[in-house]
Amino acid sequence: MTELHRNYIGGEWVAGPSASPNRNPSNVDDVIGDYSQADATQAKAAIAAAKAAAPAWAAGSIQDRSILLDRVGTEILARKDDLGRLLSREEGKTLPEGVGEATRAGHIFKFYAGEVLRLAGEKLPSVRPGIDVEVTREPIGVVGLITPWNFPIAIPAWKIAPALAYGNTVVFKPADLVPGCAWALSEILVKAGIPKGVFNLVMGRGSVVGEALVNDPDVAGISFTGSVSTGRAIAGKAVGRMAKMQLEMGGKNPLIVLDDADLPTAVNCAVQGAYFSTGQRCTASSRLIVAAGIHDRFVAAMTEKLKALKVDDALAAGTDIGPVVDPSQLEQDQRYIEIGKGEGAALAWGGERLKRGSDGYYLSPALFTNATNAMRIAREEIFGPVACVIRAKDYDEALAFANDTEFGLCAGIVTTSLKHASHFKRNAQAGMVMVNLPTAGVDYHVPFGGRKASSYGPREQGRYAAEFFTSVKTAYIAP
Ligand code: UN1
Repeated sequence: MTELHRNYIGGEWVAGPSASPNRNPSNVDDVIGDYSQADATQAKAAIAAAKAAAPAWAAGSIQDRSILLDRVGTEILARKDDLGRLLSREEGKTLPEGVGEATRAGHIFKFYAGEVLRLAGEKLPSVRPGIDVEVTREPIGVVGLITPWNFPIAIPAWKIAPALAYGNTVVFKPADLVPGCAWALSEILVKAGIPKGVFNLVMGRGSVVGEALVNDPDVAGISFTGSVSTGRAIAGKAVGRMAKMQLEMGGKNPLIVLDDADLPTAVNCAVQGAYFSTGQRCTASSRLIVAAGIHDRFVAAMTEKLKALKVDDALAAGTDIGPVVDPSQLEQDQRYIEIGKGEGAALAWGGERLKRGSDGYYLSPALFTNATNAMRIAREEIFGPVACVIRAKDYDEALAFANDTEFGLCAGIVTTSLKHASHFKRNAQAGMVMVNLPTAGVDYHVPFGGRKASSYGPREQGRYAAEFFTSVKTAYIAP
């Protein structure tokens, strides 16, 4: 029996009614620890604690809040190597990716430590003489933060830091697959001196803990990142009780490669965007839309590159791609590879289950060619190291394919043409556009979010996060 990691509710570490082991996807025999599983009663207790703590936290000193967030950021950065290792061990992204993500989480806390002090309002004259108008922002109250497994520390950071910065109290429900980083981050918040009830951790199943958060009238807002189907289910329930919501869901992000592209740049963007972090990013470039004149050279160079990538234990030096996160995701990836073949796409490389020194969920990066934008592999989010190449006649056809999707998170183009880059920037139907850069891997101080079925509600990150985590008040004052 390994150490039991408990939930944190109302200022106490409390065991759940059950616990589950956290396993390493690079090596299923490696158990990282046992983590409590909350039930609905514990979720309720966390919500009640957050509700009780809300007024004092909202009215408290912004200097204290800033100091606390800064302290958390400093601690994360000081421990980035250990946290990165834990992250890679429980999620399966490579160690440099894990350490990079932990670093990002530290920077996010530092950023919001500053933002606490910059929450400005507006003072305007009224249309009625002698009256003043003020527009200010207030915290929304208790927020439920539900985070996915693919960014076990950065996404919790980019929801928790602004939630606290803008004066809300938090009930945090991390993904069931990656409680390790969530627990470590919670411990850092506790050691930094977060007041009792202001921050609560409830690990457990979405169907139990997530459900309790979404349905509770005392939870003013839900910020969720995860699958489209869960996001849609949350939306239905949250709307029923008029809760505020911020949903980040899937993507089927296009990366266009034009004839005039620099080939190494195109390959680099495609490989990073489609396969790094094992392709398990909602920002992944899963549709590579390639103009006819460069198509064959691009496919040849991609295949060469993929052959050279090392798929292995996430913690091993030199690994380029770690394992898939768990058996059900692996099964989904393999199912889509079969679907692609059945639809008539050609598997140019990869898609094979690999054996390595340890028992992990290894899959070689899969590249389909001869795909059309109508195929399921081009329309549905796979969330694995699987991408397809769609040939386009020219820029106009490539843009039409890029926009012909239910999703709209990000969209990329590789080109040396200013004309096409500028046109694409304006006409891509996505929340984020990348030119000569991978679609995945974003900054933390600017808005993150998409359009269409990818996102719902206000943007995350940067100062735009205030949109979700605060409510605007308009005051009229007569002398
Ligand atoms: C990134 O690409 O740097 O779940 C971030 C996801 C996104 C975050 C992507 N919400 O993949």
